[in-house]
Amino acid sequence: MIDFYYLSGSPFAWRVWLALEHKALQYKRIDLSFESGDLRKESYLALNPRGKAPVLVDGDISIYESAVILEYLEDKYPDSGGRLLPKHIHCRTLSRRLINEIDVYLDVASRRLLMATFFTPKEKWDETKISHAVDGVLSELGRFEDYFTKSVGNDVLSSVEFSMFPVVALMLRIEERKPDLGFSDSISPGLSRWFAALSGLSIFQSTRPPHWS
Ligand SMILES: N[C@@H](CCC(=O)N[C@@H](CS)C(=O)NCC(=O)O)C(=O)O
Repeated sequence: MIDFYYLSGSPFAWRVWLALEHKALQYKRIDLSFESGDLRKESYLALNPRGKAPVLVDGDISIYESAVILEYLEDKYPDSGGRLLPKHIHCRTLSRRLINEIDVYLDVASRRLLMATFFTPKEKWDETKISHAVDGVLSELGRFEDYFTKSVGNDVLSSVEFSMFPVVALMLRIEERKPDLGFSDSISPGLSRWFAALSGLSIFQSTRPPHWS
């Protein structure tokens, strides 16, 4: 049985949850609480010395870093459920590049916005800083435009969708708290269609962070 250490609201933990569901694997979800200090407990730091979620333990292997967890699941369970990466080497490489771009560039931009909003008391919100952070996220998302436009309607779900969807959902969640954020009004029609199409799928609905409902 796979043990999946999960933190509700984390886009990285969400991508692993999506991958486990997509591959139709049996697993036990272990919910971590940031407030209770679960990520700083010795037993958890033994699994991930960085004290971050998610972690996946499968028999005698314990893995952290969500992109690597997805690679592991695809390598270890190639014939279970759906594929996480395309078969053709060119498409597979493109997927890996996109996931790397999400983790290296988009993540930095979205964290900037998170820090300026969720992790700053409302009375200290700096509108200029927030507006620059929104621009940064939109500019990064713009780099994926070709992918969004081409992939709508092709019905293929892969690690790219599982990595990107949670980030966009998190940005929209910020906008629920700050309705004048201007994010949803500024995203491209291609991204809007892509996000709407995936939002309608049960896998994205059933894995929505529990504390968001
Ligand atoms: N690169 C890591 C990022 C994981 C990460 O940043 N997780 C955040 C939640 S979104 C976390 O656990 N933060 C807790 C902390 O830093 O104390 C991955 O892909 O797994």
